[in-house]
Amino acid sequence: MTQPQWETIYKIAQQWTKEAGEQIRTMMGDTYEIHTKANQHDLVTDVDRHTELFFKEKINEHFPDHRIMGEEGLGDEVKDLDGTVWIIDPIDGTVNFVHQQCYFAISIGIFHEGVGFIGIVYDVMADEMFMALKGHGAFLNNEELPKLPNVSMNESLLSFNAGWVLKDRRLENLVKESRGIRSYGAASLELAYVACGRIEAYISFNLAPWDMAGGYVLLNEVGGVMTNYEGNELSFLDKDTLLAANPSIYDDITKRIHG
Ligand code: 2AM
Ligand code: CA
Repeated sequence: MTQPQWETIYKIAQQWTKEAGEQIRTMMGDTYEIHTKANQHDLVTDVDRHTELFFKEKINEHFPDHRIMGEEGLGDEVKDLDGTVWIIDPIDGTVNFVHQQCYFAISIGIFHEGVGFIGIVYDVMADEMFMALKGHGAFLNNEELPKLPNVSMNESLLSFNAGWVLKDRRLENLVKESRGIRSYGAASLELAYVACGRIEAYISFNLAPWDMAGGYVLLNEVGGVMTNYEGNELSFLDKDTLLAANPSIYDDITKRIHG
């Protein structure tokens, strides 16, 4: 396919994501294996691997010239964003999946020549599908998400992991000056929440492209701003820090962090 048919890919990606979600809900009722990866914060289960494999088989069959960058490494070794690349986290929020059986998502970003075209973040247990096609708006299930409104810091809810305050004490300024801090433990969902206005910003110090790619496309469609913590563009090829925000408080946040 020389010219990707974005509307078609968008619909198919939504269908596959729903199907994968059904399979995850079924597999949760059975026993599955849990392994630690880098440390006790980093878990993977058979369900993560099964779900990534499901997408790999579907994509290879229907779009053989597309490449896959997936967290579990069952796709391709992707070192650039040439052509069409599906950036997939089969389960974002695996710790929540294992401990809470909720607050986890399937996250998919589909990029073409380095540009994000499709974003899907599916909260499997809440059955909330956040989705966007570049230039066609972002949706939560059937509802179109409005452009992000103007807000001020003292009426904003911000989201970051408590551990990051220990790494950068300047985050205390945000704790003091915002309306409150939340932490959900699934980056893609937190980005989706910024996109739909449930929170006004999300910060992380250690994310991979698959944690961010789906949410990035969602945020672009509603006018959100997304850079790394230093304010630089994200590559979607390497791990990075993240600052995603409603545009009306993005500068306020960077002033309070970087002075
Ligand atoms: P995961 O559940 O897919 O691993 C938790 O604060 C958020 O950070 C989740 O989105 C989680 O994704 C992600 N995360 C946890 N450990 C990570 C790591 N070592 N590198 C990148 N992202 C990580
Ligand atoms: Ca994951």
